[in-house]
Amino acid sequence: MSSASLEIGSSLDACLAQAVAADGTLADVAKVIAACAAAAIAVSEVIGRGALAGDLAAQGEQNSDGDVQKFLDVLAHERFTEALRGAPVAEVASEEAEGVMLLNAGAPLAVAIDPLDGSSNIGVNMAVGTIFGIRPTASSPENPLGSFTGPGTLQLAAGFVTYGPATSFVLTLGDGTQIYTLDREQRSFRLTHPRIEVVAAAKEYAINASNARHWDTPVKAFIEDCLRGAEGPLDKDFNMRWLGSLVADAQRVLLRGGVFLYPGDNRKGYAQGRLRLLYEAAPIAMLMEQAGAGAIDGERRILDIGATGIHERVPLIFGSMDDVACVAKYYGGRNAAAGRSPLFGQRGLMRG
Ligand code: AFP
Repeated sequence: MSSASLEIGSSLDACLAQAVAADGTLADVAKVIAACAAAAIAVSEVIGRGALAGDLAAQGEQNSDGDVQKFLDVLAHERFTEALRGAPVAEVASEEAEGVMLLNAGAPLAVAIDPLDGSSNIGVNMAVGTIFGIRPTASSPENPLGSFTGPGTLQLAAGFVTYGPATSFVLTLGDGTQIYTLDREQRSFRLTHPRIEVVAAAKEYAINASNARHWDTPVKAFIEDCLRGAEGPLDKDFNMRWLGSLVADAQRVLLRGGVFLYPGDNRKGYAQGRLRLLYEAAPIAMLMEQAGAGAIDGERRILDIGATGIHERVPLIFGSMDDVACVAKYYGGRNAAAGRSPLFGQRGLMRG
């Protein structure tokens, strides 16, 4: 939806109706987003009760990740899956399910979703989230993962929910990134940020510094230069944040800039980092680019990368365009063949 014409305070439903009136091809996408918003409100109300809702961090089975599922992981997965079953969605790729879930045969859309991201924060009252990307259905008997293996540029919409002090619904339909805030009395999301524009550079980086000894050379060199501050080559002092919740870090970057890094490292199983391409990196990358920011894996634009499996991991670096380009230069130095920054080559963000 064109953010330019959206009025602050409008409900998400009204904004979606306006988008569909302007572009009828968004009708099915709008239904999926409305379904996600309804599920998000229900999940937010459970989270908002904290320990009064029971032990939300209670541990259960292992998921596809090998991570132990928590009560809230399962609840969120069930709430969003049920909501999507009532929308024009044929397939869902969820972090909490091993394979692709088939919902409505013949429906036009497919959804990649992390129903509850940041679950290690649940038991300690810290922000958690839901992340989703909406794509056209493209699977076939010959290519059962076809809806999910194309590049992130195929996403028709992307969003995340931050269950924090306020509950935010961050959304893009390909024409700008908006933020809606939950009006708990009305049980509806209302537009509070009609068009996010991320500052080109800032003085804040987010990385889990406890992994420093495992990082590869470009990341070590970049962080060392950040730590050298104004006396070092980056000529500015930095602050650091690490919230352990991708959506919370992403929302901070959208609102005050900076750069987030979850690189690959030499721990077992972390060569491609920790975050998932399909239902974490690609939706976040679309939201960032629609807000004038960038998202790379160090050497490639995230939205250019096609998944080979629904739970594939990818190194993720996103944020203020100049800060992301700065990180890319550190990677660029490692591989002579990648002499130019991926942000500005013909396959980079700045292509037409
Ligand atoms: P959990 O869902 O297991 O808490 O992981 C959260 C997350 O996927 C993402 O939200 C954080 O940015 C990142 O992992 C934190 O990873 P570390 O715990 O390795 O710092």
